[in-house]
Amino acid sequence: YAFTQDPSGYIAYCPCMGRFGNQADHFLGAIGFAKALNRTLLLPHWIEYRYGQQKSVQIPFDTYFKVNPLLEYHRVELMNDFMAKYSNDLWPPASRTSFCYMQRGESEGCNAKAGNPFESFWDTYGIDFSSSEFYAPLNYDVYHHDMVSKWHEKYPPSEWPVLAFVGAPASFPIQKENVEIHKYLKWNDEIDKLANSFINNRIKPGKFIGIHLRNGIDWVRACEHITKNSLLFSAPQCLGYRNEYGKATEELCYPTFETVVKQLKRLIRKYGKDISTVFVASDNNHLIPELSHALSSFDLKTVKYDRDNPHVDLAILGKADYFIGNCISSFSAFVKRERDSNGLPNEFWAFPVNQKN
Ligand code: GFB
Repeated sequence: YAFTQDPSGYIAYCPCMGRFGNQADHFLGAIGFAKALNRTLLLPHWIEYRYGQQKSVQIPFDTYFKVNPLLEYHRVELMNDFMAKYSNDLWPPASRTSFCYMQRGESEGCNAKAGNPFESFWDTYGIDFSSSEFYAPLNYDVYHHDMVSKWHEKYPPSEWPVLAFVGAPASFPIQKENVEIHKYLKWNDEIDKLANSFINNRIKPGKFIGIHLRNGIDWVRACEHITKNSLLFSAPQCLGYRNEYGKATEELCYPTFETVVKQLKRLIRKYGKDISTVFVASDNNHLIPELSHALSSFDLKTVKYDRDNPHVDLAILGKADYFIGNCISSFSAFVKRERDSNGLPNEFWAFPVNQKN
């Protein structure tokens, strides 16, 4: 993907909010935004948090995903490549403006590098900002209100070659219009190979159900907010963006073990002897002994990936014959979008919700 400088300009941003699932939602929004503005999207590093480390770790975008399929949708370039090739003449240090909606933090301006992961992210590219720009009242919803021409008018690429956003120019959860862009996001060969070799060695022959159990302590706490905010996190993926398909329940967020087993048994009975394996992905407790015991009347095994590797877990879930995910979790939402783009079936725990509850 060799590029000459883009006269239509660039968009850079920090995926500074949340972990992988949140960042993926934001990424799809950001590329949708860049396409609408006809600017090249600079692919940021993914931001990860390691236990016991004060500062975030930045992982190159292409460590997990292929760049080329994205080009079928819109012009993109790795942030690092852009910085090495063009930054000095196109975006010299004295002209590096950070964009935010309104003042952020204690002192005047965007304070783009204040706090973690903000500082580590921009330091990855040796970027310091010389000024701030508040873009309010413009916003990222480029599908309504003539927003694209408003951005062009206020920030023409001739004067503003790079719009560098302090956070993602996108909403969370992902805007409906951007969901389909997921089909251009493809695991790179390495992740694909790890997922495939696990499937070939530990699952095949036979079909398998992939399930996502989001049950860490952070999740328990998040689910406590469920009654106050019925469209929590990725809930629109099953409830609809306007709650067309029901209101969130505690079970939708944190299904009981009984619900998990009941739903699994229903699916296994439906597809019967074809299913050889249940693959469990989890951030905390895979419940392998408990599930093996509960499903012992069926002739199948219950397995997990031997390491804590969220991306390989996601890739395996994406390839499962059937999937049951967590409607509230953006980690599950990643899987659902990928599977939808491949025409594979999905279910969510405790959905459809029992309206009597
Ligand atoms: O991906 P994520 O934004 O999804 O954050 P949610 C959850 C993180 O937990 C993932 C790990 O990025 C993984 O690091 N994780 C979750 C898993 N499920 C699995 C799994 O099945 N396998 C492995 N290996 N790791 C939101 C956060 O999480 O939860 C919000 O993004 C907030 O910032 C909220 O903290 C409570 O949408 O599930």
